[in-house]
Amino acid sequence: MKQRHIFGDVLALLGYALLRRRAGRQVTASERSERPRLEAYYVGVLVAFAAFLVAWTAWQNQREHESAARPPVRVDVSSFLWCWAFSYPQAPERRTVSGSCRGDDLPTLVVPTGHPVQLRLTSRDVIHSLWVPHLRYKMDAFPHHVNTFTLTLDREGRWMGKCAEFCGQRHRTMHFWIKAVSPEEYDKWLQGQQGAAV
Ligand SMILES: [Cu+2]
Repeated sequence: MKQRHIFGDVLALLGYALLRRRAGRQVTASERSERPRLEAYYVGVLVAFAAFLVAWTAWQNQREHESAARPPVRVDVSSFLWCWAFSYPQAPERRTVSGSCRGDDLPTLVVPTGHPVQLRLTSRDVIHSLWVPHLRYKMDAFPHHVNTFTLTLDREGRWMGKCAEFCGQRHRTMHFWIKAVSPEEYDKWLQGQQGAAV
């Protein structure tokens, strides 16, 4: 749409210039052969613009490579009657976070901000569904099957997740936390140095 707009404007301008500057109107060309200051100004603007484009491209390339260099974060999510387990295969000793989902004993799914996190979701018994209402993420968890989805959280925070598939007696308390922390804090947590959870 925008391109068409600009194209139309350019055509209109061209038509106007062609009609307006007819020979019959006695418009004479400038006698001056040089305008060094104006030319220097043009050159300066063009050089600055070219330098900006090169620098910008290099910077964006650099950023792209940095995030590509980091392996995607993987979390194996296991649902069961009536709670969740989050397992980190990339941790030194495959770290698993779980709980009972009784009272305040809710497990926390910790993820780094700004990086795609691949969740591999399955169930140990019946069908459950992982749901984070605030983030609008929902995915069913089936036994003997792995559902995969990727989420990227851009800001730090903590949100409540629930089970969205009625699964029996304690279905309504089958909650968990999802917590997004800075990549540095996530790394520390993954190494087991710090309890970013809770
Ligand atoms: Cu459930």
